[in-house]
Amino acid sequence: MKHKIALLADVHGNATALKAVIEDSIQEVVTDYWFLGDLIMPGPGANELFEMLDSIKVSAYVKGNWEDSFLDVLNKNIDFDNATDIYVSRLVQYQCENLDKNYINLIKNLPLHLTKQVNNLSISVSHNLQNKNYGGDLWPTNDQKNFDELFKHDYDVAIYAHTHHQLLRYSSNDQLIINPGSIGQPFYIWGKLRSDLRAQYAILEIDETGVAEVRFKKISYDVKEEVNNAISNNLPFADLYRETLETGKTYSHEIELLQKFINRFNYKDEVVNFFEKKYW
Ligand SMILES: [Mn+2]
Repeated sequence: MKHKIALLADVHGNATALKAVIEDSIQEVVTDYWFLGDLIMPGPGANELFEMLDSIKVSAYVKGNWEDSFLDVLNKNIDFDNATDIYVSRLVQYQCENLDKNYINLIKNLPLHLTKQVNNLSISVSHNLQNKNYGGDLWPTNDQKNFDELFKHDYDVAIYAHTHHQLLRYSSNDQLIINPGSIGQPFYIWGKLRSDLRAQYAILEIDETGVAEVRFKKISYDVKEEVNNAISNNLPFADLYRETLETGKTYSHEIELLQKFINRFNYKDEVVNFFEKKYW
């Protein structure tokens, strides 16, 4: 049987981009969907993101580091004096005020890693490494030995995301590695590539013979509509989100800039009040 699998990852709250990718994948007549994590935050998307994944019946969803950040805040692993923690916590507060309980429970129960068997191929699916969904180990220019870490078990193919870079390479033993890039938050360091921030995904086609095709796609979407979503939903740090959509730059670790926004909008007080109510 021929399988045509859409590999989706790193939506980061961008429902407009996810919708555009799903529409394209329907045109492509894919037979299955795998989602590699980082669905929510810092963008305004909440329930509608999960509803979209429901509508396409994703058969794999592994937990990204942002899903873990969400859970960390629920578990009150927060330093109220750390600007990054306040940033993430205020975004989690936004999610808690919007997300259905069912979807919060879904996040709590996500696996870090899945193995998929497609025809005769054993395929590893993880956000980053199978046992570590954060960190820069698998940045595209890193050492080969880091990528070989994906093959501690005898997989034929390993699929990961997290670095927001589309990639195809091989392990030292010639096993295939694929990264479909990021739907909601693509970025490039190299200047001339940076103007192209279309939503990224990949289609993996497997037939009786083997991997018949790996295709990296980029899909245009309406950035202005997504910015308007952020503003009309009163997304915290909406100005930074707009910058990210327009430039690809992210702000989780820009302490001084975050602190300015925290001071201006009283985000720290909001977060302290919200999470001290023991809402959860
Ligand atoms: Mn990630």
